[in-house]
Amino acid sequence: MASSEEYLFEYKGCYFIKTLITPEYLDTLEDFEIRESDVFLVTYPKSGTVWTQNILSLIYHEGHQNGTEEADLIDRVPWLECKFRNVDYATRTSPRLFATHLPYYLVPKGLRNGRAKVIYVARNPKDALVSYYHYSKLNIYIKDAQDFDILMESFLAGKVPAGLWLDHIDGWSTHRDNFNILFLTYEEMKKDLRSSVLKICNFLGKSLPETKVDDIVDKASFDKMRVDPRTNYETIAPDILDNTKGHFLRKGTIGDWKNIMTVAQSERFDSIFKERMEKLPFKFCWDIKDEL
Ligand code: PPS
Repeated sequence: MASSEEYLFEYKGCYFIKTLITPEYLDTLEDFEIRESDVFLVTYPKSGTVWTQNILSLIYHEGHQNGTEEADLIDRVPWLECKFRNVDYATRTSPRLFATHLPYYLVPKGLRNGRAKVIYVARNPKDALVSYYHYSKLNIYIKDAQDFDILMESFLAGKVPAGLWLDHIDGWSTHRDNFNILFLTYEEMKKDLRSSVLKICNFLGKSLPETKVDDIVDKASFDKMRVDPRTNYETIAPDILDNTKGHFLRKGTIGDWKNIMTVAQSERFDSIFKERMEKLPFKFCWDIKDEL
């Protein structure tokens, strides 16, 4: 089987998908001008990006909340390092919302020591890996990543999009004082979405009526997002995703890794990840029943 890394290129110690992102464009991002009103959602892939993009869009866009405007999430909260639509991000009206998987050292330098806001959402890396494994079957550019064991080795070596999970989260948390940043976990969102939405609103300085918060929580539920064409990615990227092979919004649960990883695979994963993970300043919940 071909190496699972052939669809990637390395840029300054991180990996990117060749067909979606170019090194020339990444070069320009360091000087991308930041506005105080910008909001950046930062995630390691498969950690709740689209979920939080949707929450941000619902908070900021009245037309999204009341359903009067038809716009795909990727247009409301575009992916900084990948220009699906070829729009000029510099001319977008404020407040601009962006999503990115970039490590802390590749984001625009104006984000440091600035007032623009960053929301980092982390997820149990085993679940992110398993989600990525399933997603790799849909994404037509990731053809050769279909053997779980091979993919897991690439993941543990950091030879996957956005690089090593440990470096990504460690980098962002170690440098947290350089950014105006809120950390959340997929698991806390899953267990109490309303509290997470309120945390996000509070961080963004948005005071919404209770009914609007209720509405956001409802529209950001897995079941609602799965059937909403603006959020389920089924119409957004038909040239990238083969939706006959599954759904982008696949399962949306905590602990799905247990359904695919063998005990040996889980132990190998822990032998490489556990020590550094335990030093991270986060309380991860490994099980749906774990206390937050
Ligand atoms: S990507 O490609 O990096 O942008 O993917 P990302 O959006 O970060 O992660 C996709 C996973 O998030 C799940 N998801 C949700 N879970 C719970 N509730 C809601 N509303 C929700 N929306 C997206 C999605 O199902 C993917 O996880 P898995 O485990 O594969 O289901």
